[in-house]
This record gives sequence, C-alpha cells and structure tokens, in this order.
Amino acid sequence: MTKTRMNQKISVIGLGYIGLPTAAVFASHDVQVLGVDVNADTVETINQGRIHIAEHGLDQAVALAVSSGKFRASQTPEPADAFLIAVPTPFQPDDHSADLKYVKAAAQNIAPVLAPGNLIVLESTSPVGTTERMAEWLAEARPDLSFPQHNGVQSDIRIAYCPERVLPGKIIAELVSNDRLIGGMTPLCAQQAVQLYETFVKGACIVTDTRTAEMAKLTENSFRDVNIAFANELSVICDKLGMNVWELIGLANRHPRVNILQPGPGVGGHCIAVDPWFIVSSAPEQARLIRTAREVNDDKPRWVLDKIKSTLGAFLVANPDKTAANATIACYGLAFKPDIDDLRESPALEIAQAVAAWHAGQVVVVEPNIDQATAKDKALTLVSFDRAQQADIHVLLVDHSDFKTANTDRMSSDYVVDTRGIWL
Ligand code: SAJ
Repeated sequence: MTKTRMNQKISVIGLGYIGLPTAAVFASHDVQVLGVDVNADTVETINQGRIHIAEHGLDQAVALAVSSGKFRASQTPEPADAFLIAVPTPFQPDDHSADLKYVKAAAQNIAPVLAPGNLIVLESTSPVGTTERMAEWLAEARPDLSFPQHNGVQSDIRIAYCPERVLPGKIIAELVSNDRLIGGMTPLCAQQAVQLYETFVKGACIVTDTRTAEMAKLTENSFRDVNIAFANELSVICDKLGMNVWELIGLANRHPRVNILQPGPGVGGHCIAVDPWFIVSSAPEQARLIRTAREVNDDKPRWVLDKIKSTLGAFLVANPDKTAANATIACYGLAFKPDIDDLRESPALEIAQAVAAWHAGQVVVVEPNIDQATAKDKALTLVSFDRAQQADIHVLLVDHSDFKTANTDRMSSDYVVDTRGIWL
C-alpha cells in the first residue's frame, strides 16, 4: 500500500551546507527529522546542538531544532516517510565529469530501510540523468520493491529531483523564500515532493521532469559563470587599452537591456566553478561557450599574479634603494566572496598563496573573517589592516565591507592591484 499523506518523519542524508540547514528548517516546521552523516564528529557536534560549518543564522536554527527534540543526527539511516539526499557531487580532475560515488553510497545506505510509500528526493547538483541512475541503484538494492522507472505511478517508491538553489550567506532565508523546482519521475512522485516542500517553502513549487530539473540547476550556475567570464574578459581588455572596467560596466549597464556582472580575481566556491563542467562533459561538442567561460574564469588568477609581478617590477624601478627581498606585498581578503569566511575553492586564497610562494620578500594578508590559526594552516601571515598599510604593494582580492569603508589614504595608487574596483 502506498501513502500520499504529508510526510511526518523525514531523513536528510548529508549534513553539509545544504543538508544541515534543510534539516533544521524542516524541524522548525514541526517535522521529525533524522540527519544522517558518515562523519562521526559531525554527528556528535550536531547532537550537542552545535554546528561544524559557518552560515548566517544556522547555529541558532540547529540549536533550537535539537533542543526541541525534533532533530537529531546519526551515522545510521532509519525508516522514514521521505529521504532527502544532499551529498557532494565533485568533478573528476582528469575529465571534469561528475563523481557520483557519494550519491551511490547514499542510495545504497538508505535502501535497506525503505518501505512502500517512501519518497526519495535528490537535492545534490547533478548531471542530467543522475536521478534515473540513482533510481536504478535503489532498485538493484531492493528487488522486493517497485520503482517508478519500471512501474510508473503504481510504484511503491516515489523519486524526485529538487535542486537546492540557495546562496551561501543567505541559505536559511532563501530556503524558505526561493521558488523550488520539483522534477518528478512520475506526476505522483512530483505531487508527493511538492507536498513535502510546501511544509516550509513560501516560493512557488514548480513541477517538471527530473532531467529538466537537473539541467535547470546547471543552467542557472552556468548563466552566472558565462556572465562573470564576460566581465572578467572585459577587465583584461580594458587593462590592455588603459581603461577603467568598472566605469565602463557602470556606463554600459545604464542601457535598459544590459546588465553585466562584476569582474574579480576569478570565480570561487563549490558551485559556479564546478557545475558548468557537468554540462560540458555531457555535451562536449555543443557546449563551446560554457567551456570557454570556465576557461576564462579559471585563467583570471594567473592574470592577476602576472599583474602583481609587473607592479612589483615597476615599484623596484621607481625605488632603486629597494630589492624584491625587502619589498612587502599585502593581500586583502582570502574568502571566495565578500563578507563570508569560506575559503574553499577561493581564487583570492590561490593568489595569496601563489604570491607567498613566488615573492622573495615579506607577504602579509588581511582577512577580517578568519583567525591566526586558520591563516597559519594556509601558510600565510595574518596582520591588521593598519599594519598592512605599511606594505609597498597592495593587492585587493575580496570586496569585504570592511575594505570598502577603510581609510586607504596612506597607499600609493601606483602600487595597488585592485581586482574588485573598490579602491580605484
Ligand atoms: N562573482 C564575481 N562577479 C560577480 C558575481 C560573483 O566574480 O558579479 C564571483 C564571486 O566572487 C564568487 C563566485 O563568483 O567567487 C560565486 O559567487 P556567487 O555569489 O555568484 O555564487 P555562489 O557560488 O555563492 O552561489 C551560487 C548561486 N547561484 C546563482 O546565483 C545562479 C546560488 O543561488 C546557488 O544555490 C549556488 O551557487 C549553488 O549551491 O549552486
């Protein structure tokens, strides 16, 4: 017998940047939630009402959810009405194709506890066709149950793909307010997933099939990547032509149908720099623009490094009493975007570390969102903004609010490499 009632008990597999906030938000809407993670430390931390990642408002949300008795974590799956899978889908370094081993492991892990009427939702960003593959892995593990790919609406198990689309730094708010794409393997699968998400989603829940929902998620991030690549390419062209790219973009954006994004030191984070590759690896001949955008953005840190080298060269020519060994370079910002402490896949970190490895003199770093221990772990020297102002070359890598409002009177603009256009 199948169940179509509102799901009362859910299980979230993978308690990272998406799974943990999702679990906490469900629990705050009176749903009983079991979070499952392979990492024993993560499970223990969460069961103490604490968190292992930094995200605005998440500490409070998890503390409340755990103390209310609605949310607990475990390394072992238990029976539930619905299972949400939010595990990483990194790309393989050799050919950029998606590594689905965590999705497969999650499917095999929950398979033994599945029962008729259960809904399984994949949330991880995935190449087109992944939900169907997951459905096959589940069917292989549970030949006693029927699945939508074989039995359509009559199946015991319902399967859907509902991509997360939330912005790091605003995850809790966007989980609730964003529209949600619901890709069902059958209309009944979609209907059951809509019912589940409507527990807390205030945006619209829009139904489609699994493949279109998978592609929509990849398309959103590729759209942003291509637009940032356009801005980054403009910045390199403007540098060659001796123009201010930020003034140029500001002027062009006054056209009613032009909206160019902002150049920077490259594209970081674990989404926009990864997801477009899933389209490229599915359709390598066709995805020419998307591939080129990735290459343009991936090349930007190297270009910035060259710019720093030529700025130091100009400084040494103008200051013959100095040598590279006694010139100091200050880098401002390490995070992958403003006002967060997330250093993963950060072009700013990559550039600062490359400068430290290459430069014969001292390299100092200002990053208001991390501590000494974290900087030391990255082999970098953290100093205060005031102290960094005494450096000879200044490299602005992240447009943190603190840097936008800082007093930079002591810096000579001749020796500033400003990748974000806030000090020029
Ligand atoms: N960046 C620029 N110039 C810009 C905008 C961004 O250089 O004009 C850079 C940022 O500095 C950063 C990178 O791009 O290094 C990515 O930052 P982001 O704020 O654009 O995006 P993410 O990675 O934090 O989150 C994105 C979001 N996707 C879109 O906006 C289409 C988010 O909604 C997704 O849920 C998330 O990816 C994800 O998880 O896929």
